[in-house]
Amino acid sequence: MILKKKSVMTQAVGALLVTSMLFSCKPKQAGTVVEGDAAQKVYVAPGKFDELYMFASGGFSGQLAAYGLPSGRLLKVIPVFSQNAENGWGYSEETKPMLNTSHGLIPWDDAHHPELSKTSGEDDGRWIFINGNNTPRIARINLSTFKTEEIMELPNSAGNHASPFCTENTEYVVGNTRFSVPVGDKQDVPINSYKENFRGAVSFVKVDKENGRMNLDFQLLVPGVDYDLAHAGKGPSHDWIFFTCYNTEKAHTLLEVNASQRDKDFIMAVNWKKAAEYVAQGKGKKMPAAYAHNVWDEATHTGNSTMMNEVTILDVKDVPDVVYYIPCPKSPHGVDVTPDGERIVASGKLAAVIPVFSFKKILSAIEGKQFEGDFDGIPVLQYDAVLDGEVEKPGLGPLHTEFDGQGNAYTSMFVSSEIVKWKVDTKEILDRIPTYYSIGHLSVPGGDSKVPFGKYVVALNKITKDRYLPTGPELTQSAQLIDITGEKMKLLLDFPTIGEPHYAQSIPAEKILKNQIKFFKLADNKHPHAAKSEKETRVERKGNRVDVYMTAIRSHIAPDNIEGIRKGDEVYFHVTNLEQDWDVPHGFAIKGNNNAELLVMPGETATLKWVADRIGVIPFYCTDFCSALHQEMQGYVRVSDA
Ligand code: CUK
Ligand code: CUA
Repeated sequence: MILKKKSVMTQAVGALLVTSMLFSCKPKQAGTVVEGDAAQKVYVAPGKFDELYMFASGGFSGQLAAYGLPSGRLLKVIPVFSQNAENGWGYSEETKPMLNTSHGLIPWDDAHHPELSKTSGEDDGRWIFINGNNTPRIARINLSTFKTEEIMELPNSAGNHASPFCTENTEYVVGNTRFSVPVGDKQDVPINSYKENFRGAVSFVKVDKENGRMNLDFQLLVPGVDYDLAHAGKGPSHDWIFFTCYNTEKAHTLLEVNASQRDKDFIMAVNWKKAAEYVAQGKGKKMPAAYAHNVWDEATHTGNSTMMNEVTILDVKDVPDVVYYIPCPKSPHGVDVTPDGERIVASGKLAAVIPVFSFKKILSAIEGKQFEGDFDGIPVLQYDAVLDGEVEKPGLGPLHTEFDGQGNAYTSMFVSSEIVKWKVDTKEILDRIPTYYSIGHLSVPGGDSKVPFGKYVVALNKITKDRYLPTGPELTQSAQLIDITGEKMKLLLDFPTIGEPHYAQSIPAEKILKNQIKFFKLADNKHPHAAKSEKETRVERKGNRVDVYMTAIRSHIAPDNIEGIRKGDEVYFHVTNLEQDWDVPHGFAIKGNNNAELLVMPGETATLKWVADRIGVIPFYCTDFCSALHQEMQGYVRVSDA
């Protein structure tokens, strides 16, 4: 590892900043100042729709939430990686396989980054992807049904944080590991052999243009450091994707705080087009790897989990011209690409400036071999050769940047709790606004795309302190809506969010409204246990397994008296909702079940497994208030002695 020491214009701000990173400060200004017309700007009258959908990750809730903007109204919690009793996600027989992994069923994860699918660099409103951080997974949610349709586990990864970022036409969603880990057959190695044995693996998940189906095309083995975030290029930089890395010291214990010793870490620039070409030429190697691929089947309304056993690995050591490093000041976190694809903005958490790199200069530095050394055999480009400019004195703790399409950038400053607006061309700071408090990500509608919608920036804050009525030791998580239409940013609204909203993306509602599925056609229901009319309802026994083919329609459940069940029987209630209308789900719950309820959409069949654990007459009922006779949707199961 050779890396020339170079005196850099960027310096770490020193111990004071490191300390304040840990305990971020509160802005001095009072946070109650909103513009006089703020209420009007966020007021969405009863019966009116919001202009935008905002999708925010639920962080440690493992879910994704849909809000309306500008009102901040919570519209739906979309279950993804965590079981959700409210609608049976992860409890019903159909949905359990969606949470399957190589470790078995894992009913929880930590979701950080929602990413809308893109066509020509523009959010197209078809799907949204989100990462599971803990047990590395990428999920795809269909925005015509707001349902998680696919979950891909990522092997050779740990802490899937730099994920899931889409290339310009959603050719790939990409995920990279936060923790480098041993890869290959040698798994049982000393932790302090990090330098020799640990590697990073960038997963390239191919996305089918027609149906969104994901497929782990290949993994690119990269040097073992910690990878944090990423963004794909667009336009001129279409073939590239950029990752931030920290801990380039390759420390395996951070207790000695040696991960931030280096003056600069790196942006890793990956030419994914070239990598894919090498794989197509057979330069990759097949390696054994166990990972689950879970797909929702629309015809049967059932999840299927397939255990995969092999992955194609391309080792960066075996191919030239795929990866380059760009030095980047202290512990880079976010990396963002301007709408025109010409510039790359990196945010070093402990850095005193925001460096902006020029894609053109990156290309010519590669061509002219303007290297300042190498890192694990990979060329490190000269900082000055690729720098477009630095934003000076932006504030403390820059994390993430988004764009408004008017040539302005907005950077979140975690430590100084503010958003800084600056001009991409001149790096001049135009405005700043305090956030309450300790902003993490920020989100401009379309703000990471080629065509930002602009209008607002949403601050996704880490600390709430005094903003809401207290709710015990844990306070609600919080977002803030800020108007960016004028020269000065204006605070409009605070609104609570679920879990910890790491990141959010927003999209004009019309792009999603036009594709909404209002109900599923009963005629198309291919569920093997569907009962498509009350005539088809029945009870079938095989040993101690009992299948109940059940229907629900306003205002009865059929059959509603079930006898002949014996203690110890495993009873599968297959409930088909016969309704063919919008917004008429039926629920199903039975006393003493150790699963959740079912919430069955019109035209759909869902299955609840229930073990008859005691003798008696056990009631069941519909849980969703569906009509005036909702309370009448009930029945009994008689359980007799075996
Ligand atoms: S991270 Cu939370 S502030 Cu997981 Cu994208 Cu940057
Ligand atoms: Cu069906 Cu209540």
